[in-house]
Amino acid sequence: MTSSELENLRKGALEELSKIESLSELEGFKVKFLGKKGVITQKLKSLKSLPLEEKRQVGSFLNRLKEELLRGIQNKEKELLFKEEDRDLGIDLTLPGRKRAIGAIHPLNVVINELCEIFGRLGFSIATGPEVETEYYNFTALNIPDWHPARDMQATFYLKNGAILRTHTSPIQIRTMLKKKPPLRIVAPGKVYRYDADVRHSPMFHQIEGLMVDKRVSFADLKGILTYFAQETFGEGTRVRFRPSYFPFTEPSVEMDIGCVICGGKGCRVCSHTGWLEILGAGMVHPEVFKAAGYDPSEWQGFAFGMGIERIAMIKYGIDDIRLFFENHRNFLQSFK
Ligand code: 2NM
Repeated sequence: MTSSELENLRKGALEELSKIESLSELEGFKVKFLGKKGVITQKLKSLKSLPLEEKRQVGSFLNRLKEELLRGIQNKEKELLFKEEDRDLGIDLTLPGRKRAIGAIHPLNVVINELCEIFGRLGFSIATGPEVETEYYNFTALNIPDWHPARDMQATFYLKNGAILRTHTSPIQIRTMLKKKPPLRIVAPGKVYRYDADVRHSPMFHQIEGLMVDKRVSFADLKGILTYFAQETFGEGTRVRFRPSYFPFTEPSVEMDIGCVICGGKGCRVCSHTGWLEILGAGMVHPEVFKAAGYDPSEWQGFAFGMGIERIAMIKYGIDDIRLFFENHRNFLQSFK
């Protein structure tokens, strides 16, 4: 046998092996090449008749090929056994993997993150606090006396143990002032709870409130910072206006409107034909609130503001139904990616 004949024998055998797809075929292959009457076995037997030098060379080639085929047969057998097992289990490893949907940040959290970032640029840090509160932190310390209608059972969730669910995030500001010395700049985002539910109201919604306290903080600081916030949130050209208002915890108090983002101020259904959208309440912190928080109102001044996240998100994204935030339909949530 010439060396090219031997090489052809090897190539042919390996190619045949690579095409085998079942254990019975493999058995046939084994018999054909390595069985008692197999090709390799026969050739090894016929070596005797060859001259010594050729016997050595051909013999060593055939023995290496035998080893190679045995290893190949072993590997093929393992592969086929796995495949058969997968078939028995009903697994097809050639199928592509199942696509997993990747979650999206909830639109309310998108807005919370953005507002925190905007106020962060102005030196405000984030404060948080408990959702189960006492009447003291939620009302009394905020200059809301116990006869005040805001404490009404109609609006506040009272728990059996006398605790309540916070109706705004302002108790966070009180707790933060009691813990930290002024000056102070914080924003307090979080869930709040009020006993009403209809098309416009959810019993749980989100607020962000802010507080800035320093030796000299004026109403001009309030207007400047809130105007900056409005233009960063709704666009540079956004107009703002301040109207007088009333809150027990601020004096004077205002509400801030932005020019209607839908009609540009011409008047439409969304802005009730006023050209303006109310977006937040604010004011200079009431001296009684500073006293309750342990700050001397003759030394410290401050402004505070509060707004509903759902309302900001609805205006920003043109959403017309608050319930969409809580139904968690995939298409709605995925659209804010
Ligand atoms: C508002 C409107 C005006 C407010 C006041 C305070 C505190 F604790 F510093 F006094 N926190 N938040 C505030 C003021 C909230 O929401 C419409």
